[in-house]
Amino acid sequence: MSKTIIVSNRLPVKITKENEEYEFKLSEGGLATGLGSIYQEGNNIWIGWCGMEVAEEDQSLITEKLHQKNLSPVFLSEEEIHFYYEGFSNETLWPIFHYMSTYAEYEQQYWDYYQKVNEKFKEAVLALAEPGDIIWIHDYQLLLLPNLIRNELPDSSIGFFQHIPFPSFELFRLIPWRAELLNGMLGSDLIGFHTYDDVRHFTSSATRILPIQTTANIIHKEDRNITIDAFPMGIDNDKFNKLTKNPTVIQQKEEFNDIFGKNKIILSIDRLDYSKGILQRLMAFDKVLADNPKYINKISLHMIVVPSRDTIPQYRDLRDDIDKLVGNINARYRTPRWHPVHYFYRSFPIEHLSALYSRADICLVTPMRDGMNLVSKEFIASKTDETGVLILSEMAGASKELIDAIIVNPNNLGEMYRAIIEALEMSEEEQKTRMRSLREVVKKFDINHWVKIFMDQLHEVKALEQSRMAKHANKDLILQFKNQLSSSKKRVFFLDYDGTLVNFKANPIDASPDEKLYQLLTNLNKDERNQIVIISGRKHETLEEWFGHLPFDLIAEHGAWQKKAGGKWLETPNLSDKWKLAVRPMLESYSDRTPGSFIEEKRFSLAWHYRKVEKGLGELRANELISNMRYLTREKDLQLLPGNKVVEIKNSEINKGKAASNYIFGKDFDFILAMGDDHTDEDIFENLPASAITIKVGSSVSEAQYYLRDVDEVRNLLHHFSS
Ligand code: GDG
Repeated sequence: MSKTIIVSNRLPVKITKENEEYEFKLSEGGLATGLGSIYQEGNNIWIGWCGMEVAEEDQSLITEKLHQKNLSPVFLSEEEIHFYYEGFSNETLWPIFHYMSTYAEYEQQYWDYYQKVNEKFKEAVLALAEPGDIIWIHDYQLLLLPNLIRNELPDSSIGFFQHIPFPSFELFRLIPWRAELLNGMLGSDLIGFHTYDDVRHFTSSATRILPIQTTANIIHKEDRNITIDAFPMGIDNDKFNKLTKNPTVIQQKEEFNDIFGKNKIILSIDRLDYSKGILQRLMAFDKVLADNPKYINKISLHMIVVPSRDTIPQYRDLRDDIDKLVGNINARYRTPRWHPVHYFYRSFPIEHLSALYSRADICLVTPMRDGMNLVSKEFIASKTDETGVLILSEMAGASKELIDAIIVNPNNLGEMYRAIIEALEMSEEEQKTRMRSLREVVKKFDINHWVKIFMDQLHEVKALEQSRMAKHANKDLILQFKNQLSSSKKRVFFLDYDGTLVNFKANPIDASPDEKLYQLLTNLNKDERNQIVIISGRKHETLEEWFGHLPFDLIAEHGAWQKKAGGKWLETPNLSDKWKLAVRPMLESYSDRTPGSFIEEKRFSLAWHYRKVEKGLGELRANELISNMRYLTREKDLQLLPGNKVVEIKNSEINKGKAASNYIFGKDFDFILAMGDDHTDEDIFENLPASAITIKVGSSVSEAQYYLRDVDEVRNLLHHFSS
């Protein structure tokens, strides 16, 4: 039976060594609890670093002990931790992904180790993975891992979730190894982020940096489709609800009541990090006291900063700055019995946090950037009496869901100041109205819901991908097609031209039919029961020149023009081409910037070709063009067709699928076959009846049932039909 493998930088366990004995304590963090429902089941397993350097002779003992808990350790040396984790992960990726580009270090050695450790994780996965297993990889320390696994286990089902933000293209492009990182992530079948903005940023970076194509939130890379989606992570809501009734928490809360009396508490909890906006928060609080002496002796900021990464200079500087500012505020406003800021630079047991959440009047969560931010949700889950106010930064992923919080821009000191005053003065009635709706969101979208929807979607995406995989039209199938053909009386063959009947040429007009092709098609058409239809995006003049003299039916410009064998070309009525006035200048600007590209004008479409453009550059520009044109095409009711080395813009009423289904309408064909190589042919495959034989050329990912590898295989099949 297949199993699920979770992979993250850290295992959800704390290992300590006392008196030569190792002790293991499972983490109670939200992620560990949520994923507990997966990794603790059956033979599922969680792979990760065990959090400490372990002497070689102890490694097998630790592995054995952890395996009993369905955990599998990756052992990292001090050097590896320094360069891969503290270095590349936290000094390169972390600042860039949190929009602090000036803090980023681009050290070759960091990168070398990052690759090396990702390889090490790959080995750990391969040692346990079997075909059919589901692998769920977590976070920015392992961006290369999905593709490393994909190369070894091409059919595995791989999900990836990034817990921190994905920055906009302008930030991401700064990283020297950006393409490698994207390729690494795109080894997945499903990539998840907390918010839709992250999804957009990732997709835009991927399409601008790599030669790939996208439709909506699906990235097409070589023969695979990768789904990118938003999965806002929740917390263990039940746990935080229940904690408020825990005797230790109740006692702790009473102690807080003794200390603070009726004073209002503003709570702030973060790990030490420049992305958290701790200094800005202190400044806003300072202003509240400076401008409102009535709050002296009446309110306190209770601030917990959990020590973190303080070997890195920026973190040390930040800690010093916080120390100074807190000291300064306290020195200026304190009274003999009252401190404005209660500052703690350490961590506390969860019961202590729960008591604080439940006693606090306001929770001030104002990061400059945050993937999600779980503290805001934990505060809400702990507010069982439905009072309390959350002030939340719009830069935290959580702000997309917790819309009944007071949302602020953390760079806007005045706005933060006003938000604190508003929260301090808010009536209990309004607090309750807001808190009730916040609590509903946190309850519904909890950690279990998050795990379930991610896993469900991973299964769905994989099943869809497998169902989209066309079968190769091999010898046996060809025999089967021939049997179908021989028992039929009225047959139609829809044949795309470029990439299907002939190979691409640098200059489209050079791709004219060769003698062998004429011979092949003529032979096929000799049988009176057969009707050949050439269905192409080419201009009707070109099809006329090449096939007009033959008894084939012709469909040109994706269906804008049609001609019965021996008849006249007819154009689809009531179509306008006025839109070209707006579109042509845009295409011209792309041609001016992209050597080798050119514009082809057809009656109802404009095509920008890049088959002669340097490899990679053409795809890059095409993606840029597509994203720039999206708005205009929607407004003018046009269709944007990314084809094989071409982007075509045309009236949306026209497509090959409609043309093919109109063609067969009312005619009782008992054998229908269609072959095509690009995006525009997918419309034919989708529109034909299920009994039709549909064949994609050059790729197995398609709506078609079957695929052939290249033009030679297409010609071979046609040859079988005519012999
Ligand atoms: C990443 C992303 C995203 C804090 N102080 C203490 C303590 N905590 C706990 C809180 C909360 C967690 O730490 C911090 O939550 P974050 O949301 O900031 O999560 P991170 O793991 O730091 O970071 C973040 C998250 O991943 C999930 O995807 O939300 O944006 O940066 O649970 O309660 N816990 C204890 N004592 C403390 O003093 N016991």
